[in-house]
Amino acid sequence: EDGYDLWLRYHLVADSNLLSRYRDAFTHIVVQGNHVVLRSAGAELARGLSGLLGRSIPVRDQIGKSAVVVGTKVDNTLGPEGFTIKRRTDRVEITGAGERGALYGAFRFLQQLQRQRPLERLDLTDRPASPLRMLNHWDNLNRSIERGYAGKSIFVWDELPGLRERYVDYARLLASVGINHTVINNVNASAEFLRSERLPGLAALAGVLRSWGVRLWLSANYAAPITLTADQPSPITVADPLDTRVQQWWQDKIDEIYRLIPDFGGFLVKANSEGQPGPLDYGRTHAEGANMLADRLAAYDGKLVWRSFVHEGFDDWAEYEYRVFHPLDGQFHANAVVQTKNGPIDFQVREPVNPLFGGLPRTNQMIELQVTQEYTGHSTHLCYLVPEWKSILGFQTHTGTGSGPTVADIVTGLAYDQENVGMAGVVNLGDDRDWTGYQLGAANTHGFARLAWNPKLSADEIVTDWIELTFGGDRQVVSVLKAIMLRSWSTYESYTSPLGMGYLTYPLGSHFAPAPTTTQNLSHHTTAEGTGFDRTAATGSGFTGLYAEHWQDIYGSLANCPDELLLFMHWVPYTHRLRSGKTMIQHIYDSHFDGYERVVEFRRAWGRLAGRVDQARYADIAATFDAHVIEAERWRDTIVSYFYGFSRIVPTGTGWLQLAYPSGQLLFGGRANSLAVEVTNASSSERS
Ligand code: BDP
Repeated sequence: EDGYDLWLRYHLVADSNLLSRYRDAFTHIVVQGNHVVLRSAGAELARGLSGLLGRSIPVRDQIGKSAVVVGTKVDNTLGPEGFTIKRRTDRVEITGAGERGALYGAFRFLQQLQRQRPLERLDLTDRPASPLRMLNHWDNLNRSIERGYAGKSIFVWDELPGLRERYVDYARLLASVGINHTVINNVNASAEFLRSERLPGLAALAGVLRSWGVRLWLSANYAAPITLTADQPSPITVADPLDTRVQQWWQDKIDEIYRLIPDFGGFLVKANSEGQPGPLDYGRTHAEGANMLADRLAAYDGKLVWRSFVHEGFDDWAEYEYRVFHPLDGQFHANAVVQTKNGPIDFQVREPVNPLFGGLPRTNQMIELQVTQEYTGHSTHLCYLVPEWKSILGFQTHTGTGSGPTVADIVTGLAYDQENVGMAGVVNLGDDRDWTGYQLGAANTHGFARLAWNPKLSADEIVTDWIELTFGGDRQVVSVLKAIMLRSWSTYESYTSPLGMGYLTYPLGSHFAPAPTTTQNLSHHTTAEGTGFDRTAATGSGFTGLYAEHWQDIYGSLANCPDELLLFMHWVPYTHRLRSGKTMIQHIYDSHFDGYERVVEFRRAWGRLAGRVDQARYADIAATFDAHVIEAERWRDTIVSYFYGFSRIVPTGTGWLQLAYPSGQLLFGGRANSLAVEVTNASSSERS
């Protein structure tokens, strides 16, 4: 095992009694209908059942005893993509309201068997909550991946329309967890993706995805009309959305795309952000820019997703998205969607929920989550993000009636009765054999999709599902790994950025290692007296004023602000006492040391699973934990030293070791069991 099969492992059912019951109950498959997606469902059932039952389970034309029947039946209670799995006396019926639902049902049925569910407990009915369940790849034309930690792009652009077997496995993995849309190239988009010569190749790829119920999208560069006509006799020199030549160019391009890809999903656009071109270059608004494209896509049932991630122009970059997009509420057309990152900064380990959720009640919204671990440890630190995403989706905006709507209400369409809403995940997939660069990274891919399907699932349910599908049902493995994974996000937070400060890595770099000095003023204002960022309406940037009154009161008050966001919202003296009774600085010290020690425990706990997990994956994960420990230590020592350097306050309490140098310079040493010596001002002999 090398991780390639992810959670789609169809190994022989280990429990021999259950195996023989399964063998009696499922002897052949019947696909009712000829739709390509139904044929995929049949093929997956054949593959899965043959593996799980250890014998060939064929697809037949006629329903006999013990058939697994997959098909569709109109059922308005299921929505367009729901399904039922029903066991009758002599067969199992997997029925979708549409073909995609049938495919999802087939995968879910196999997952039930992978998890060795008794025959009596196979029945279920389910439907997805969010209509748009989307991956965003940040893949470039040279196959590098922006913020990718799992090798190169899966897609070999220059080989298209030649197809690789891996594209089918990619499409299967998406369908297995209900992903129905994918944007295959980077939001910092090369216009080349839209060049006519490229489109037949992309159409071939779209064909593979289509058979698994997934629609292909492209990120579009807003200045594509300029770039792609540069070599023509009378080139277009502007990208103004109100310019008729520009409009005609897009119209022709969209017509051309739909001739080749009839189910093309649409465009994702990053405009006027971090140097990308956009409508603001011509004095137009984001809404005008978006609508020009949306209107042309609408004729084909295409959609336009416009990102709100813009952070130029204000002293406090947390405010810009709201200040730019909130006034545009109600101006985006019906098939346009505004896609907003979960927080106002940029995928930090902890951020408040972006105030734009709740701030755009008359706009279709998608939430953008980052599955690839740009700021959360790449493929070295284990950081299982589902608990974080749960807390974001459950956030009550207080902008409607009562405390609602929640973010989940908004992105599932419940809040404002919308259909063009959903969840996008900036994905961590690459061409590494294990897809995600480290074995446990795939849990985030799986978890994102499961939440897009149903944000009410608990982190515990989702992670259990993933572990059982990925490693099998060994109780010890499940319980140990589950405990590790469910604590990993808060652990990462505790040794990198407790109390909500965030952004302590070099802004222009890889966002992996600590570099707190480089974000002074950007994310914190650290002095000898205290640290944090005053974002209150009363004395600071005013950011807290962007929330509903309920949250303004809470975030704006030092006494009421939740500890985990304290330094995001306030500038706080080191000696300020938290609810725990500890001073703020002591909390920072303790948190970093505790967090590091938890990582050491993770490694030890994993070690106890030797022999219970197949050798190659066991060793691979053990090696990742070794590297994780080293990196956690680096974070701990850098951040603790940084604050000690400013505050010169020595930690107190049990476990802390205080060192006195002969020169009398330095006291602070670290914890007795994990020594980190801060050596500023020590003489060289003292240092050694
Ligand atoms: C930041 C990334 C950058 C992306 C940008 C974005 O560092 O690579 O291009 O966000 O989302 O997180 O547009």
